[in-house]
Amino acid sequence: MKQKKKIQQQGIHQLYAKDPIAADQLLWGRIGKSNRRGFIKKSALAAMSVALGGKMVFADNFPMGMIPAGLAHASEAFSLPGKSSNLVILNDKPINAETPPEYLDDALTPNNLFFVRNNGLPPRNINLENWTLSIEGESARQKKTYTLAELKSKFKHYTYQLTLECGGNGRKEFNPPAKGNQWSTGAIGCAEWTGVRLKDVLEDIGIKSNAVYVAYYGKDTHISGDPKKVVISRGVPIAKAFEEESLIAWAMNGEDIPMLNGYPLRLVFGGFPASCSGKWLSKIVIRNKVHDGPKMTGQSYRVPCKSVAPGTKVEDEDMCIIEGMPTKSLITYPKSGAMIQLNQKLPIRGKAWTSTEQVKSVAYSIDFGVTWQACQLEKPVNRYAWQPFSAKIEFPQEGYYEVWAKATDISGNSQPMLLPGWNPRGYLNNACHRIAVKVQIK
Ligand SMILES: Nc1nc2c(c(=O)[nH]1)N[C@H]1C(S)=C(S)[C@@H](COP(=O)(O)O)O[C@H]1N2
Ligand SMILES: [Mo]
Repeated sequence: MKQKKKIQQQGIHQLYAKDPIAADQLLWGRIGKSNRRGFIKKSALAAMSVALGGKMVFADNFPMGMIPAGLAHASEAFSLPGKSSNLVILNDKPINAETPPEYLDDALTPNNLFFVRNNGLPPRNINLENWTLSIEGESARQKKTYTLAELKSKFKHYTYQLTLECGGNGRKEFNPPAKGNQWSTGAIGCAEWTGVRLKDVLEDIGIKSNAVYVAYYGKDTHISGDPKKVVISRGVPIAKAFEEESLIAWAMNGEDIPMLNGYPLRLVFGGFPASCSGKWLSKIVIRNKVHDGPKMTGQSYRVPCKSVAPGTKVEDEDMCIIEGMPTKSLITYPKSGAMIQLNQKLPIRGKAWTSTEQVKSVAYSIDFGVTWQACQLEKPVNRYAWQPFSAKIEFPQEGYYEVWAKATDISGNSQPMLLPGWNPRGYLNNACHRIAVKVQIK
């Protein structure tokens, strides 16, 4: 697995550029010297055949250290199904891939660029005819199972732009480091989701007055292969479940949800950590207590109830469940490292989002946070939609600069310039995003 991970992170070209012979060995298990022909083992031949879509007939004659032409143009051979090769793959088992900031510049995140955070293995051989969603639990008045067709015909359809961000987005920056996927800035995206309101379905079932939490089960399987082990089962407080924007969705940007993002059905709760938005949704439970499924208890998706010094060990009972994600922003244009002439203005663009009602303002700084200037900011299309911002920046003289962006919501919550409070699992990093800019004189 480790080998495969390396390949996907680097991409085939980078891999061959570095050391073609090592790449050959890593990819196919071929051993030999540069520009010589090398005997290909059966296993290596099988791997190449899969990648090329056919058996390489004269494989033994194929020079060492050469990228097969069939792959040289289609680097997709090693990218994720339904996903752009511009995603950065952090892990391949389970699959975790993030979106570089410059690929979040679209008004809505295209399906093939939307980040993937899997805790287990996606289900295989999905049959839409047989897909069902059952609802039950201590606080459900009845147990009921809907087919996909029933869900779609029985309830009114709604479409919202909803931002999903993994609770661990930005984890990479924490020190001491936290275990888990080392997300940089890209476990975030905003898509237009279509489905039915969770609340309409819950009302159809009838919920008891003692209901506290609504949680999900999905059809993905545990990495261990044990079919009885639940991968992840999280939920939200009943009030969140009853918000108008809380959806059981089957479409993303007007298309089927990509396989890796939960096809054919998922929950979408804008504003909450994306771990609440269950993928491959097959069961919803209405609980009479805070849900206690895998990754809901212990230290998962929790932060110290009171802030702690970096590196502090915190007892489980002193950890609190993350609900609304913090107010945040990202510069999506230009890419960090941009160059500009001194007499030119630099246009910048980005996105800002919050779990409260709205982002009120976004400001930028070119002097490391000493002074701030206002950006133009659009209103959200609906609650939990991200808000595009832009500005045109003038620089006083040539040299190296950083552009920092900072969002503030209507309640005055803003972003820390460096890092927010350290926490054992590395959640909720909403530090200001920054890009490097070089200003030159011709
Ligand atoms: N069934 C299931 N749902 C899941 C997960 C999962 O592994 N299995 N991962 C969760 C986590 S931690 C996140 S951040 C989001 C990621 O959604 P995405 O992969 O569509 O971006 O899905 C959530 N829903
Ligand atoms: Mo997540």
